[in-house]
Amino acid sequence: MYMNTMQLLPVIQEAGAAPAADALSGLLQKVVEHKGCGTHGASGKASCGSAAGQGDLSPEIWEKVKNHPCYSEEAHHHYARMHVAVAPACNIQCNYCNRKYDCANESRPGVVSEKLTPEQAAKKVLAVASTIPQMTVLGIAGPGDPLANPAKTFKTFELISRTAPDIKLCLSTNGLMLPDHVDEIKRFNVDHVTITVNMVDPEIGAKIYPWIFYKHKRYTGIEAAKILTERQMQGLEMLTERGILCKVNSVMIPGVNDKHLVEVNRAVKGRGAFLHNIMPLISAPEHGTVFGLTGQRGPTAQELKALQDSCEGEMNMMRHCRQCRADAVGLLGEDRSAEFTTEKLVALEVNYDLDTRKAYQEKVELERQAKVVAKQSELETLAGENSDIKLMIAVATKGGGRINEHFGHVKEFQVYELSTAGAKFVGHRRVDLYCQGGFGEDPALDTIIRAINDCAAVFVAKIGGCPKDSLIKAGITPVDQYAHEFIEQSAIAYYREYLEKIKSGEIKHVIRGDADIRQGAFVAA
Ligand code: CLF
Ligand code: SF4
Repeated sequence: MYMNTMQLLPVIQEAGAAPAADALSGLLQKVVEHKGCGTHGASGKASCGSAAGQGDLSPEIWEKVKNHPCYSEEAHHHYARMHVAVAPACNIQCNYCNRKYDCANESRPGVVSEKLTPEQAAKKVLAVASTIPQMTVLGIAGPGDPLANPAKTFKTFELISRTAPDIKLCLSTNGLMLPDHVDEIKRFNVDHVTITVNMVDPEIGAKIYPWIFYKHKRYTGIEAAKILTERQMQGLEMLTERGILCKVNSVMIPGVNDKHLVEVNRAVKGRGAFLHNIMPLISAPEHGTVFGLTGQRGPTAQELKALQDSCEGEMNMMRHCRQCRADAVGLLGEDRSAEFTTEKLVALEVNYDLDTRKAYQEKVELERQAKVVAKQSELETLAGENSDIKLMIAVATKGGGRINEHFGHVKEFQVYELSTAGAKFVGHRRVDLYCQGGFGEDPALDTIIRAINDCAAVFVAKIGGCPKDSLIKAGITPVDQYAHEFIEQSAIAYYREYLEKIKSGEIKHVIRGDADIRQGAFVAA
């Protein structure tokens, strides 16, 4: 039975009448009782991938991932990260990167960040932490490679761990220099490390990396790729031996490494990686990368999903990566970096207070757990259904796990796959704003429809008559009946009604086509 927020309120208030900690533990107890994902050990694969919840993980791992927006899909609706661009140099060349911009192993090509000194970075972290209390993670991800700039990277970590001890430290690297720095990483309590691994076969590597610079020498071709893969695998093993949580990023390059990434997935899982993030190649010619200029295409939305699905049997898959810039700030789906430029930081009041941050995060946890309870109780209504039907929906949200954005204001849709197993987050689609200066833009609407063309419905808080008609014409049903409610709970209720309509003959299930992954760089509003 679908319960909206008003109906759920007594459940939440019952828990909420007690002090926050008791309320939270009451809600968590309900979540545990409702556990629907199956139980797995920390080293095994959770059935819901990176959406794994507390019941799927050991307490030690849960503590590390529970408020890390990249390592937990569920956390990414509620918690923010920030990057500081302190690492300008790089020691390898990737064919999808143009050095004018940020490291494309994490950032979308075509995005430039403002470079900082470690001292400026530490100041910025305090300013952001006092403005955005749900910012829980500081990452260094470029604009070059953090371990090609070890002095700046570790100085920044040192300053931040002293001044903002509640913030988790995170690092993303191409892995070439990783084995040399593992002990330093451990010493600075960097608990999360990402390595970009695009191949474990040097012949494939030679098509992605024209050269590397290692021990004062430049290597090219297969020799370069061989050194790189050996160093990456060695670094990964050394990190996991020391209990550091590792994520592997891979760029999916159709015709180059797309099929091979299944082998990469096995190799990194075997060495203890926690999470695998397969990202689409973005290769617009205007970014000036080798792949962009030679016409190498990126994958379509369904090609990417099919590869992620095929690897999911092996280990946790991340599907909510936003390929964010090296100075990104905010929730993963938003970009607040423009609020914290060096110029603006001078005028910002810094009031970093651990207790205020903790109190705010306790409130976030209550909302988050209420969402899980709502989802699980809705899921129970699907018990006994054994339909094979799967459908995808696009959701307009600005965070908190709710359907709370107007269609015209959406910069990215979140995409869920619905089945009798529930609602599973499978990706996001960046789009052009439909509503500009108070008017709807028809060219933007065309690109939006192409971006969510594989979805049967689009869930919104509100939508105007014009876009509604165009969406219906394209076979996408606009749904505003769940405005401001929780996404997954609403999606499951919609799916149940969808099945009922099929059974009664009111509608026929239609298999949708493919969708575009946007190539252009996203520019923060
Ligand atoms: Fe930054 Fe990367 Fe840490 Fe996250 S990002 S260093 S793990 S805190 Fe996250 Fe951004 Fe994707 Fe990176 S969404 S690009 S995976
Ligand atoms: Fe560019 Fe990053 Fe590759 Fe270096 S590691 S070439 S900065 S994408």
